[in-house]
Amino acid sequence: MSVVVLTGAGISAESGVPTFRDSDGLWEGHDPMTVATPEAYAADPDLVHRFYDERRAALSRVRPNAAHQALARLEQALGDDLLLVTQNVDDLHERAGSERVLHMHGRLAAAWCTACDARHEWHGPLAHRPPCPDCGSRSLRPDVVWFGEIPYEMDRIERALEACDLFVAIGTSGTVYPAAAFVHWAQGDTLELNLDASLGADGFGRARQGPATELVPAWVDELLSR
Ligand code: BJW
Repeated sequence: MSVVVLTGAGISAESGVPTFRDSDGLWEGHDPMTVATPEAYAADPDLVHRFYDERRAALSRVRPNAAHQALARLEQALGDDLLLVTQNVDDLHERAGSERVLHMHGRLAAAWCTACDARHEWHGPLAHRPPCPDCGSRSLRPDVVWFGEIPYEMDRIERALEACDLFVAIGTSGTVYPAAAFVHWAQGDTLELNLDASLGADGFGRARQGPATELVPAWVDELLSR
C-alpha cells in the first residue's frame, strides 16, 4: 500500500511549537503571515531575520512528540511506500527518526545565499548578516518558502499523490495552497486528522478530530495491524 502523509503546524503544537493561525498567534505584534513574505523581507529584513532567528533558536528547546514518533514507526514498516511531506520548517520529524522527509516549505536549519544560490546547513542567527561560506557575500536568507514563491519538490509530490492508495493530512488548516489542494490531487482514499475540522475537511473521504498525539499513533497502529 502506498501512502502519502502531509503534516502541518498542528503536529508540532503539542511539542510547544506555535501554529500560525491559532488564537494567540502574534509575534512582536505582527501576524506571522505578514512576516512570511518576500515583501516583508524587502521592506524590513531585520524584522524578518529576527522572526526566523528566534524560531531557529527555539528548536533546541522542543522535542518530537508521540505523533512524530508514530510516523517514524510507519516509515520503518512501509519504507519507500510512505512519502512524508511536511509544510513545517522545524526538524521534529527527523529527530523522531524519519529519514525521508520532504520539506515543501523549506527548513529553519538551512540558509540560502541569494547572491550565489548556494544552500548551507545553518544553526546560528542570520540577523547580523554573516558571509556566505561559498562566495563571501552577506546575502544569506532563511531557506524557507514565502507566499508567492514555489514550494520545493512539487513534481515528486504530485507524482506520489497521483499514484497513492491513501492520502492523510495531519494538523494543517487547509488554508495555504498548493498543500490545501493535495486532497483533490490524490487518487486513493483520503483521511484528515486534525484538532478541529479544517477549512478543507469536506474534501476528505474520512476525518477524525482530536490531538495529533492521540490520533496519529492510533491510526498508525490500525494501519499496521491490517
Ligand atoms: C492541531 C493541533 C493538535 C492545532 N493536533 N491538530 C488565492 C487563492 C488560492 C491560492 C492563492 C491565492 N492567493 C495566493 C495564493 C497562493 C498562496 C496561498 O495559498 N495563499 C493563501 C493565503 C490563500 N500560496 C503560495 O504563494 C505558495 N506558492 C505557490 O502557490 O506557488 C505557485 C506554485 C505552486 C505549485 C507549483 C508551482 C507553482 C507558497 C506558500 C508558502 C507558505 N509559507 C508559509 C511560511 C513558511 C516558512 C515559515 O514557517 O515561516 O508556510 S505560511 C505558513 O502556512 C507556513 C505553513 O507551512 C503554512 C500552512 O500552515 P499550517 O501548517 O496549516 O498551520 P496553521 O496554523 O494554519 O494550522 C494548524 C492546524 O493544526 C489547525 O487546523 C489546527 O486546528 C490544528 N492543530 N493543534 C492536531 N494538537
